Amino acid sequence: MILYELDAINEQYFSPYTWRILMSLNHKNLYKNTKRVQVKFSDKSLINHKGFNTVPVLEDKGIWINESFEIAKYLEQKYTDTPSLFGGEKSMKLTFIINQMLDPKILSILARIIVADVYKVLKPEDKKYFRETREKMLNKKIEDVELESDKYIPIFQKELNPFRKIIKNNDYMTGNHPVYCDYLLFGFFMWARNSSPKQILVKDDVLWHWRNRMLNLFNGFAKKSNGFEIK
Ligand SMILES: N[C@@H](CCC(=O)N[C@@H](CS)C(=O)NCC(=O)O)C(=O)O
Repeated sequence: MILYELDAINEQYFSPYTWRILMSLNHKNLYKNTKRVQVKFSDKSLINHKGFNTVPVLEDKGIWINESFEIAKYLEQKYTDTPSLFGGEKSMKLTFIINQMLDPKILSILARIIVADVYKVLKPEDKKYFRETREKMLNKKIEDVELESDKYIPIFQKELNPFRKIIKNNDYMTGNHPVYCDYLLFGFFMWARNSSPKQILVKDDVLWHWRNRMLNLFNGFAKKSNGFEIK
């Protein structure tokens, strides 16, 4: 299996959507059979010959899939003898709804906090494309977004209140074991951890503890990745 992800300096691979799949592959004991290949913002030839413009992309025995949720669904349906990511068809559909609601909201808030840090961990050849596309998306210069980044940290924290309520009585979103819904949210935290020194959660917040549990899953798989220290 090949997983295409975004490149970064110092192997600080930060793509939030790819992190969902990295965790899912570990969950389903498939990571050991996976080769990770880095794609550049400035050169997507490895994936765009299949019509894809974003990562993650998964290639499995001649089958190519993109869109993180589609990849998770594929893994779930193809590898049925490994631990389930969703716990059934209905949960999968409900998780998709959460996915659709979560992504635009969290992306736009977190981008306003870390975009300047992400810019710093890009390979030099990717900076021009990233600046052009992200400044268009945010309607501001990266440096001006950074000036206001502190303002968005409490907004980000407040946005996570529903998850805080869920996690309060559980180790993970649905009980004692992580499921894809945990990886959905966790991907965003890995985006921040691997690109930015900013601390986006307050120590001892229930989500801070949840994030620690997530970092420690699969023998500390996420924790061992190159990023910044979480305090
Ligand atoms: N909905 C997609 C989003 C994927 C996405 O936006 N990936 C980003 C990296 S985190 C990307 O590849 N961007 C390429 C670009 O902006 O040109 C998914 O869930 O896979």
